[in-house]
Amino acid sequence: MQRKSVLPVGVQHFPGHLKPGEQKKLLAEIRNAISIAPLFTPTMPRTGKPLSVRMSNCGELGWVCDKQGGYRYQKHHPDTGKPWPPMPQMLLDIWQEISNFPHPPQACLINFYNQAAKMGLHQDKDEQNFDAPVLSISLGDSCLFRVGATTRGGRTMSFKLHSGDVVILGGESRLAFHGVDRIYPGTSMLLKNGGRLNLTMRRVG
Ligand code: MD3
Ligand code: FE
Repeated sequence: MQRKSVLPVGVQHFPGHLKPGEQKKLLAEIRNAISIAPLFTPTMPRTGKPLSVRMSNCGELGWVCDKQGGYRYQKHHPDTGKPWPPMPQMLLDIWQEISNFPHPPQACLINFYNQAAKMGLHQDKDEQNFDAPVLSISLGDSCLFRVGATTRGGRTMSFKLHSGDVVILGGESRLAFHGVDRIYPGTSMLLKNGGRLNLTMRRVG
């Protein structure tokens, strides 16, 4: 598998890595996880402004943020107080197949974007160790994803992510600024009411 030469070093895009049947199976696993750990609306530290993306997690740790506590990983759902549901075996298999990292992921953040949702440019640096890559899986409507340099204000480039695409963010790009500029409504039939799910698997500690 080769890296598209136009992407920053350390970013590997695998278009259509999951076939439609695999996407449906994974979606069923994620629906089950969300039935145990419902999507919540995270709020910005200090300001309390809600993010447009709704979130949940599976795996031993989950990423959360809120006005009071800021950005963090924790073992329990912020609303129910219950542990996150286990990581589906299918996700562990995908990580093992393509992450090239010798330990399993500890957290899988589930982001749900409705057609108006977006995510501003940011770095993922709430993990204690950046040796492991981040592995992202897209399901549902396509989006315009943006990735830049490891410093704010550097050059950025955009590419589209479609249902079934897998992206690995590692090496020099692990701390790159990135975000989701927009969702393209009606570009996938996978989610019956539209929108986009993104799953990001990570090592935290
Ligand atoms: C590039 N999610 O949850 S995943 C996030 O599509 C997040 O929901 C986006 O950014 C989404 O933090 C993008 C792809 C991704 C994840 C981590 C990265 C790209 C990255 C880390 C460094 C550079
Ligand atoms: Fe991110």
